[in-house]
Amino acid sequence: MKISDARIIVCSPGRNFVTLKIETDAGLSGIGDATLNGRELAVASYLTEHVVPCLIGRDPHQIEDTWQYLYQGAYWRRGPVTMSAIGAVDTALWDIKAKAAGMPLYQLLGGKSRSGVLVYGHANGSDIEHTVDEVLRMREQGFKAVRAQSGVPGLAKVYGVAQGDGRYEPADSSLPSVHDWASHKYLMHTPKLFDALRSAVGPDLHLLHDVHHRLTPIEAARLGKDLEPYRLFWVEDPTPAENQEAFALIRQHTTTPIAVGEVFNSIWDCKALIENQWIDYIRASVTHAGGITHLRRIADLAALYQVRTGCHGATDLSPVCMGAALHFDLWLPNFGIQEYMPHTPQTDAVFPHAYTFSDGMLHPGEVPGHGVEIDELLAAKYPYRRAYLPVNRLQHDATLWSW
Ligand code: CS2
Ligand code: MG
Repeated sequence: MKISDARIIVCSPGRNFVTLKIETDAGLSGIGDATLNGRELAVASYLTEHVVPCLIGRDPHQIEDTWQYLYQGAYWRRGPVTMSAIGAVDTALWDIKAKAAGMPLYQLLGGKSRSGVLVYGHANGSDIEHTVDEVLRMREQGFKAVRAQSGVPGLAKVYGVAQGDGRYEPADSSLPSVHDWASHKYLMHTPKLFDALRSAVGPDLHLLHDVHHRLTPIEAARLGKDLEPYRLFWVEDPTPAENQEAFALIRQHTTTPIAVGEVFNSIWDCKALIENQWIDYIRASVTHAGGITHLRRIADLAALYQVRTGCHGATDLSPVCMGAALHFDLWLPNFGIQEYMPHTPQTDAVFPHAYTFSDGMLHPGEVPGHGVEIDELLAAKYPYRRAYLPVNRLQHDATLWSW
């Protein structure tokens, strides 16, 4: 079998997605997600101009050799653009191999290790009361785990909180919008939020929270301590993780579990975090961390240190990424939880998929491959439109801060 063609499909059914489709001379094809929120065309160009020409004529079954060829062979290694491009190629090749074998991808990886994939949904509200209502509504929908984000008194716009009663979509404008931030207001407010939530939901519902890279290490330690009475499943991205050692300080002060890694794109980004057990969950995704082939290496390293996975699954990762992630999650021995933000109906129509939700879990389905396709004619009806993630500035002096 040879790769006969490969093309990049950029579309925007409510938000932008980049999809790589690889076709073979045996009539089989596979797709991979190459979406990098706010930088989509960089990955599309990297694939079109620099990767696709090297793929034509290669044996699609040589997944590992292709991965090494695109990683080591590029000379310029790592980074979100490169690794998202490699992730898309890798996912598409695993899709092809599973289709050629006539089995769902999880079987090729090693079979089922659990009955389904535990997921967490998103709840957000402008204030504590609305957020509590939303968390209760998610529990009514069958979620066993819910991430809660709320507005903060004194801040106009806060990460994770929808404006009005619309869906939450952060890439909201053709140039970066500006949010304001004040860590002290957030640090005073958040324990009150989870006090109210835990009182409302009781002890069984898993509660999660995303700090979104905004605190200093000692502030993150303070938050972790303040949240301990509420037994969170995890606090995510408490501080920027370029300096992995920063998490040693947080770890000294709190037992609140920590999840990091949705912005990571290689094992090198999290090696120290895992080997020192400074985190409890690694969040790297199939798309941004080089595909199934590399994510499997990250997960195997994590398993040595009792670190579990909690793959990123926001709506800016396409259903193709979700589909592939679910097969990975179903097989993986040290699976923790999977993020699940349902996509819009338009997105689901462009990406018909086999995965289903029931009883707080997602199930990848039994069709050969990863179980997700793309309707190219429908995709063409949703042309790309430039959209940026916001930037964040400190409220008191406009210093640029992590968004
Ligand atoms: C968030 C993401 O889901 C999460 O945990 O951190 O929604 C993140 O804000 C987006 O993926 C950024 O594109
Ligand atoms: Mg996050």
